[in-house]
Amino acid sequence: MGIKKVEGEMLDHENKMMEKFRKERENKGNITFTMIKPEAVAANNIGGILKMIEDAGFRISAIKKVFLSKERAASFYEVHKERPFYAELVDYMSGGPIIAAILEKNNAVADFRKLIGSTNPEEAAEGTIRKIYATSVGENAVHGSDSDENAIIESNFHFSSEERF
Ligand code: RTP
Ligand code: MG
Repeated sequence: MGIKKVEGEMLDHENKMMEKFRKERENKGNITFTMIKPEAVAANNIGGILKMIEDAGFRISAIKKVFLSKERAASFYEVHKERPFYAELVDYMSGGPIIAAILEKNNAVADFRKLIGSTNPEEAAEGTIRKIYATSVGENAVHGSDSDENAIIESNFHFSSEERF
């Protein structure tokens, strides 16, 4: 048996074990998906927002800077397509690069929505990410999943299994 073949089999085995391990962790509904939105990226607030996220006890299991095409943004926000702000939202989210990330923690979805605060920064509680970094109800610095089910759908939309650990 050639060395290359043995190495290949070992890598396959390792990849399978890693994926099994990751799925076990994620199966418990312990993940949420976030984006740092274009205006917050443009304002150099990536570091400040990620620090708040890590300080609140979330583990970043996947992260990347990515430019969403209009088509990708439209598809991501398809659930909102009947809402009056849909076109504006799609234009805004495809107007500059974003940071996409998967976050792990117990009770991740609810705890993260608490950390980011209300959609409208004027209503967001003191000390929340939106209170500190959002500029308006539309340009509100961050996205957070609204359910365990959507956290999984949104994470899979942005990341392959080779990009999450
Ligand atoms: P997100 O999904 O981004 O975490 O925000 P959310 O749950 O707090 O708010 P949602 O109702 O899901 O709305 C999605 C995003 O659409 C924009 N929006 N604009 N102009 C408006 O009245 C309005 N309302 C919502 C915001 O960017 C919001 O985060
Ligand atoms: Mg939402």
